[in-house]
Amino acid sequence: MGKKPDLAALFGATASDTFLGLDACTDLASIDASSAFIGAPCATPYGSVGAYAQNGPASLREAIASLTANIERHNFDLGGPTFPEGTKRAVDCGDLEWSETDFATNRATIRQAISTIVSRGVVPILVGGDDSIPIPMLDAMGDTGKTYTILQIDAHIDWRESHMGETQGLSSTMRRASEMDHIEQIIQVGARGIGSGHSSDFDDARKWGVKFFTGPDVHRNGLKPALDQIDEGANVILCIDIDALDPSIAPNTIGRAPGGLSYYQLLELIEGAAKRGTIAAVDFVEILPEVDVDGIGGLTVSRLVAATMGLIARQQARL
Ligand SMILES: [Mn+2]
Repeated sequence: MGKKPDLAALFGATASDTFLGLDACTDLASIDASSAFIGAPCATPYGSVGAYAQNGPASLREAIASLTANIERHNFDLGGPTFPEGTKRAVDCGDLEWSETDFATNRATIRQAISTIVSRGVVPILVGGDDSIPIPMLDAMGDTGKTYTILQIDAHIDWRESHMGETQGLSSTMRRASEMDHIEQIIQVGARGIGSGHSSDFDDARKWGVKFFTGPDVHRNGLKPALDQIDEGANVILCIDIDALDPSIAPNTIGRAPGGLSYYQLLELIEGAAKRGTIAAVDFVEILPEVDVDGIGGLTVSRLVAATMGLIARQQARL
C-alpha cells in the first residue's frame, strides 16, 4: 500500500493557519468582514469529562486546508463562488484564550468577543468547543437591543436546569436561552434517541413555547414545517450541534445518535433561515476530531461552515 494521495497537492493549496485561507483578524475592534470564524475551545465543561472538544476549531481549519487555493472557484452548494463579486469575505479571528479551571472568565471572554464582533455589523460564527459555548454568545446578543429567534439544530434538547451541579453546561443551553429577555422564539430541530433530557424537561420547553421538530418528524415531513415557524424578517441565531447530523457523515462528536440529518438537510435549514429572516449569529459545537473516522466529519462540518459563510456574505450584500 502506498501513501494516500493528497487533495491539497492536487489543487495547489498552500499552507495556511486560517480557515479556508481567509484573512486573519487580530483586532476585533476594527473587524471588517461579512462573518467571522472564531474558535472557542472551552466555556463551562462538566467535571467528569473536561474540555473534550477543545480541538474542534483547529480540526475544521485543517479539514478544509486542501481548498485554500480554490476559494474563488464555483461552489455548487451555493450556485456561485463562496464569496461572489460584490460581497465581503469572512475572516478568521483565531481561537479565544481559555482556562481549564476558570469557567466564568471563559464565558466573559466569549461574551466580550461576540459583543464586539456584532457591534461592527459582522456575523459571528462561533466554533466550539462543547455546547456550553453558545450560552455567553446568546447573552451577548442582548447588547444589540434587538430580539431574536433561535433555530437550534441538535440531537438533544438541552433543557436541563442543571447537570452535575452546573447550570451553565452543555445540557442546559436552551433553558438558559429561554431565560433571556431578548430571545423571543425557539425552534428546535433534530432531537432523537436518548439524551440527558427528562420528559419533564421536554414538557417545560413546550410550556415555554418551543416548537419541536424531532428527527422522526423531519424524516417523515421534511423541513418546511420547521422553517415556516420562523417569522418573516426575524433575526435568527443558528445553534448547531453537529450531532444533529447523521453519525455516518459526522462521526466527530461525542453524542452520536442514529437517524440524523443529511448534509443537504442541514444546509437547507441554514438557507431557509437566511430566506425567512436574517442570520445574526451562528455556532457550530461538539466537534471532536479525536473520534472522527478518516476525516469524514471534519470534511462535512468544514464544508457546512464554508457554505454558511457564503450564505451570510450574500445576505449582507442583498444578493
Ligand atoms: Mn447534542
